[in-house]
Amino acid sequence: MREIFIKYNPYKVETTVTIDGKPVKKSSMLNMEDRRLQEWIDELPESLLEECNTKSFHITFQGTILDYEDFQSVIADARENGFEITCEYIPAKEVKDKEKSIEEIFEEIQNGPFEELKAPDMVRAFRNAQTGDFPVNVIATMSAGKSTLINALLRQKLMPAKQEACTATITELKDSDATIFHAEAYDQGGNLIMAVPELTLSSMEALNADSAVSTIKAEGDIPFVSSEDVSLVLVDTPGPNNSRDPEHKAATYRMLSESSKTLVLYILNATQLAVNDDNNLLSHVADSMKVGGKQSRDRFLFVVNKLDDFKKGEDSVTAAIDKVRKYLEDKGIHNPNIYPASALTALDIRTVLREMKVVGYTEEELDELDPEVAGVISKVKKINKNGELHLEQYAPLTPSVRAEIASQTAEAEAMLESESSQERSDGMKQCIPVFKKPGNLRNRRRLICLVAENDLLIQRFSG
Ligand SMILES: Nc1nc2c(ncn2[C@@H]2O[C@H](COP(=O)(O)OP(=O)(O)OP(=O)(O)O)[C@@H](O)[C@H]2O)c(=O)[nH]1
Ligand SMILES: [Mg+2]
Repeated sequence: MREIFIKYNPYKVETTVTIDGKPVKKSSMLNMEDRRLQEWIDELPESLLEECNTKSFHITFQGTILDYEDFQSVIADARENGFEITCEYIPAKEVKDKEKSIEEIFEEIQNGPFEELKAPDMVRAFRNAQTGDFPVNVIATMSAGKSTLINALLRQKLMPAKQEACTATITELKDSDATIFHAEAYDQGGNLIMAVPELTLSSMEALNADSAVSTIKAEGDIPFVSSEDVSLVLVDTPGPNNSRDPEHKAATYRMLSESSKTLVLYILNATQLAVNDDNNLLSHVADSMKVGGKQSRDRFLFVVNKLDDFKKGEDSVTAAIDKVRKYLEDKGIHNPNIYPASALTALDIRTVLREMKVVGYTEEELDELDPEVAGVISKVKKINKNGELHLEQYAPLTPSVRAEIASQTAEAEAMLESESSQERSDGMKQCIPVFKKPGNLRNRRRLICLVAENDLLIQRFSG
């Protein structure tokens, strides 16, 4: 049995591997260089086999708990393939510990001799950086599906979404315990113009149509995160190629250049690739990604949306993703995280279909269904039947998320084999369990639930 030690630091993206106490050679496959754990972990068992010519290892892993989960999930698969591996875990400092150390250093500075480090704006900047807010900025040119994606994440239609240029304000939705969203609307000068105690789609539409309103700050429960340690803030923005207020375009660019803490969901419309007006915006994104160094790539998720519109035999999801990759590469964005999606289907399943059966209707019942419901049902069936639209196969998922999805898919598929149409329908409903158990994934087909995968990803980024 060989003794392996792996230490992974996700903050610096640094990996150390030793075999029987000796560092691996530069040319070794186990020299991970500056690759993230999620990029090399799948290959780890094979690389160990190649390097050591045995399948028997005792591996000590030092790192954060999230990375250890990914490590464990790959080791579990390897054991099924004949590897004999025992594991040991040494916890690394988690984000909270790091924050505590930073706070202690800051306190020391405040009691120290350097007056310039005690200036009020310095203290304010530090406190601001410390707040638990974690912004997720959803940006794209107009009509790519930003507001629809946010609604899918909220599991309700709250943000106005339309075929034509729609969103005209910047809306920040902050997670809190309140079941109903409330909001405050501000003008361009940052003055409060009105407060809305119960935010609904129609009150949002009214605020969106009011030319005096520039920014909306709303608070309410975002279902897939707990608001205990970090407050997720979803930010819906107007397409910069269509803003009523020129300041909004500037705000998007400012966010891209200044912020190192935010997660950016950049949405591309798969049905209009390369004809859309992404150029300028993507150049800013590319600049922002360069500044942040190694980790910056992880702050940007590129969502290729509207894939439900793809037709079997005519359009290819793989080709669309390749095209996006090339398009981003041309803009200087290398190795992007690309997630194929259908925000609208995710939203429909979480709203229109919430109380509805999916299968088991008689012809007559189908005829009598509301056309919107019938449309969504047939779309869900189309996606299920067309293997190319099972989008989980294209998404760069971490091993633990992939394992979770695989087991849930298997479970849901078993239910769909049932003779009873009622049970099959229940099975399909169980494929959408976000309604019953927020945060838990049980959807069958990933296109439908890609947004739920993003839920998980956002949890990882914010946690
Ligand atoms: N077929 C399909 N249509 C979608 C999808 N996502 C959004 N749409 C539709 O695309 C149109 C634009 O969606 P919005 O969510 O308003 O787009 P937006 O990016 O917020 O647009 P602006 O606010 O105007 O910049 C709406 O008619 C949506 O129903 C999707 O996944 N599939
Ligand atoms: Mg919008």
